[in-house]
Amino acid sequence: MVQTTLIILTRNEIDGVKNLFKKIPFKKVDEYFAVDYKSSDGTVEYFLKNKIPVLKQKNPGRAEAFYLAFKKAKGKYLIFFSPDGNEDPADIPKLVKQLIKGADMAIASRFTKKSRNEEDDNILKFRAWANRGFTLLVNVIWKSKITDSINGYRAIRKTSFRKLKLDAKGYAVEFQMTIRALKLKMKIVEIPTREGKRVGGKSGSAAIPTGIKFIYYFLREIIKGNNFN
Ligand SMILES: Nc1nc2c(ncn2[C@@H]2O[C@H](COP(=O)(O)OP(=O)(O)O)[C@@H](O)[C@H]2O)c(=O)[nH]1
Ligand SMILES: [Mg+2]
Repeated sequence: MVQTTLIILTRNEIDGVKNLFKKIPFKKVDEYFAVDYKSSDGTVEYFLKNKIPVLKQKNPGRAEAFYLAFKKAKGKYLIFFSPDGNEDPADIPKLVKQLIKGADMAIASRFTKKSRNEEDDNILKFRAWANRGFTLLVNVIWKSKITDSINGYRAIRKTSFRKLKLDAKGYAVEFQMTIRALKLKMKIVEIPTREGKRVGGKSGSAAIPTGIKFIYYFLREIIKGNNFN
């Protein structure tokens, strides 16, 4: 029986993929594949050369990649991993462990006392502040104590994922996942992570448009309440 499915998300991420490949614990999971949106930098060819199956997305966006992965994955536990340097592959088994222990969703948090995030050495930490701000809003509205509602580095039970009936687009998918899991009183566990610097490539999420989308989804979830089934 397939217990764990590792999902690797890429859109032109060749430098990160090459750099991290040997550290990804493929042997510790039962199934793995990449979901790619039109990489033109050799990412897909690199995966295929190394015998990693690749699902090709028709429409762009992280949310769209999540939905496609969910449809194809055979595992009971799904792990979403982005090989851009921000996420430490050593956290993969730690996330799975939390699901085995009973969590519905396990999030690698960049903001616990033991964590670090990419901007820790900067004086101005706009991205971190915005992230913390959104998480604070979530905690106030849904009475929770999450430290990182947004990080994409997470694992979830497939049965729980199904119940969330997600419909967010692009970079808002993880935020919606967290909010809906809280609404359904799912068990969310966070593990501290140490966010590394991006390896090559560039982020596709521009701060201001992404921030505006988050505000939109936050308000939308307040209005929707529990009527998303
Ligand atoms: N499959 C897939 N992956 C994506 C897409 N957009 C971004 N990614 C991947 O998601 C990860 C994070 O994306 P990035 O744009 O760097 O966002 P950031 O880490 O929040 O700054 C990277 O591994 C990207 O290659 C997409 O449309 N589809
Ligand atoms: Mg990243």
